[in-house]
Amino acid sequence: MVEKGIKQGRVIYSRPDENITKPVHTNPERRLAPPVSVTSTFGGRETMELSDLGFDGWFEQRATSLLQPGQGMARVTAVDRGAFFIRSRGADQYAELAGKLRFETQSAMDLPCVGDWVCVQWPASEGPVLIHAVVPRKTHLRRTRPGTTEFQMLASNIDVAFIVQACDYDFNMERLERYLMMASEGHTEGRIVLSKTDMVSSVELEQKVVQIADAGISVPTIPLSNVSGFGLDDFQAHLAPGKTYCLLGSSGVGKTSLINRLVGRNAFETKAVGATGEGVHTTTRRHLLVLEGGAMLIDTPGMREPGLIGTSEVVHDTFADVSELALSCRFSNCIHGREPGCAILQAVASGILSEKRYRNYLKLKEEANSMSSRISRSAGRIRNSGRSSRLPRR
Ligand SMILES: Nc1nc2c(ncn2[C@@H]2O[C@H](COP(=O)(O)OP(=O)(O)OP(=O)(O)O)[C@@H](O)[C@H]2O)c(=O)[nH]1
Ligand SMILES: [Mg+2]
Ligand SMILES: [Zn+2]
Repeated sequence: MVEKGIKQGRVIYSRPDENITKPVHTNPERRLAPPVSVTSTFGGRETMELSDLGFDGWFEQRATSLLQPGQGMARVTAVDRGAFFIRSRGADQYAELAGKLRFETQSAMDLPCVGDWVCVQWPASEGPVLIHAVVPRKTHLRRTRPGTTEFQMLASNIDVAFIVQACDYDFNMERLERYLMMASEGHTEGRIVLSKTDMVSSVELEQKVVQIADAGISVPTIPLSNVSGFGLDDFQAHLAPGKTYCLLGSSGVGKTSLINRLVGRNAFETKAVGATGEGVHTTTRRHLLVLEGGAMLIDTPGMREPGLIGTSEVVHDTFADVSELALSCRFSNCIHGREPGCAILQAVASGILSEKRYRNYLKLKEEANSMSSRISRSAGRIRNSGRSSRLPRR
């Protein structure tokens, strides 16, 4: 390790063999958010290990067969239309796809995304770091583009997804359930953050917390304010070193503000929301940062809609309370519409299950079913035409 410089009072290190081939500032049209938290303190050690970035036996086992002589492991920290940033034992570095990977990848879903572990080759002298292979994902966050069966990968290898909703204008149970489904589909743990608590009274806040609990959602809910600082300690207590977290939610709910709070300065741009409470899509790229304490956090651009996600199994998991009721329906093929002996309808009638949660359950179940049939139809078309899906060109 050599000392590269001191920035904002922090020492930035880079390994001599990890030439920074295209520093952020020499590449304006592909400028990614500069790395923020390259610290000199990783559990008192001066060098960072891959395990500090979350590399464990699970990934190692899957990487062994992919790794070629002369290559090493790195984690993708930012992606921008064919340009990548990766991180290994030093600072973030610019990287590109190796030609073979670019041409042989069948689906855009299999291209590296933020959070992926990749096999890379550092250049002997000139040229960028090259990404040769993507290690299978342990967990993922993905969504479909509206009206299509195409998945878009948001991030991978996330331990916990924080679903952020602002207390004042953004709170919406249906959307919350959708995001929780998205997390569940990708085997990611979900947690709820209610931001901007300074904008509502404590009674209003309490009502929202109760509403979440009443809906049968059992994941932890963390209310916080980036303005007053309320709840920030609680949020921080959810972060552990070596684990990866992702912030999801609408534009303007305060995802980046929360990161700035954790970093202790305005390292990333935030912008005021419009008069209607609509965000302005300030963050434009997903990027992974390593916080001072060793936890990794991915900031994402605000989403209007989480989109359609998945399978009936995911609906089943997310609505575990409703699914359990369904076991007591008189008919095993009950669709919980108006069948006699429907346990779900009885629960709604007696107030055990909220009407809203019941309606959203039916809606998402219906979506999941039509999604599955659309996926199998389009899979059939691709098989019949022998075409593979197209990749974005660089
Ligand atoms: N009152 C109040 N305002 C907040 C809070 N958190 C963030 N804001 C403000 O909300 C606006 C949007 O915050 P951002 O952090 O940019 O929101 P974001 O979720 O990152 O938005 P995108 O990047 O567009 O997805 C800014 O004006 C912030 O100052 C909060 O806890 N309370
Ligand atoms: Mg933002
Ligand atoms: Zn039923």
